[in-house]
Amino acid sequence: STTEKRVLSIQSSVVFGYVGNKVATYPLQLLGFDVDPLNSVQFSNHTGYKCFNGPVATEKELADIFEGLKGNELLSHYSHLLTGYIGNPLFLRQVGVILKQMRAANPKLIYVCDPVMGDNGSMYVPKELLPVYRDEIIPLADIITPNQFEVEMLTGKPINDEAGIWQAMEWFHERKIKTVVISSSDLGQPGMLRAFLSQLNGPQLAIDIPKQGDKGLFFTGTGDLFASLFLAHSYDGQDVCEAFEKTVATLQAVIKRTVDALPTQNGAATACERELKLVQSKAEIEQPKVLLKAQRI
Ligand code: PLP
Ligand code: PXL
Repeated sequence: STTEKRVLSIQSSVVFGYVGNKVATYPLQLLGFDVDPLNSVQFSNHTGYKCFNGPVATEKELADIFEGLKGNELLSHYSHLLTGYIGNPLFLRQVGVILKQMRAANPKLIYVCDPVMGDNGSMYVPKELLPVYRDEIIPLADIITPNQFEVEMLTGKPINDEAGIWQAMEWFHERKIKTVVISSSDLGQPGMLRAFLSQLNGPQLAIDIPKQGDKGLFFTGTGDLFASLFLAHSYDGQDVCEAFEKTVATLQAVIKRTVDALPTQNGAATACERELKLVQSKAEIEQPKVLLKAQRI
């Protein structure tokens, strides 16, 4: 048993820029968590650049590192497992094996699963990951943070309106997932995107989030940042509505600082210019200023 706040974070790492473990670690640390990054890949940069290079970890390497943690009786130290970008279906399946052992060592372990597969209608991981997430990994999660595209892939149903969102939430709750946060959707008013939260025997919430910058401007790593912030703010009986609001508040502040550093004509900014201004946003991570309140549905 543990009173520690310690996260095993299985995600990508990049040398340049902020996605995966590179974007998740600093906020979790600032919010009081020990973070143990285990890298699913180590790329030069995220895959949205002109090119990227680097090794993809195998399930054998994951099992091997995990054996080391186990051999030193370290598993009981973890309050959380967080998973994000994983590029290989066998590696993902091994995550399920690891999770079961972590749960045995700490039955209170919270598994936060961000089923990173793609965005805006296209997949950026091999399609073989989908059935492993859907049938093996998602049913083991306490909290999931998919975006709209990932929800559509998992449930096998396109979402055209808000009724579709709440049906999808039910689909996940039927699979025993307690807290579902849809980090973004295109169901907002014009110029807004809309995020949703549903908790089993808890509230159903939505927040409209203004899109910042010119048409066509988008960011990478925002979903990863969202998951890490939500993990931190929802821990230890904290109110789930406040956790959702604080998560969106910090994300908006990081995006604002990133947009403010771009040239005024920003719709065609390069991948490098669009890297999140994470380190510069220390104050907004530590003390989120909630400007957008969640709507209770
Ligand atoms: N982009 C913006 C502007 C957001 O506000 C959010 C989440 O609230 C996201 C992206 C995260 O979405 P995704 O998981 O699609 O990256
Ligand atoms: O934010 C998702 C993500 C994570 N990790 C890597 C990526 C991406 C999206 O492109 O390339 C390596």
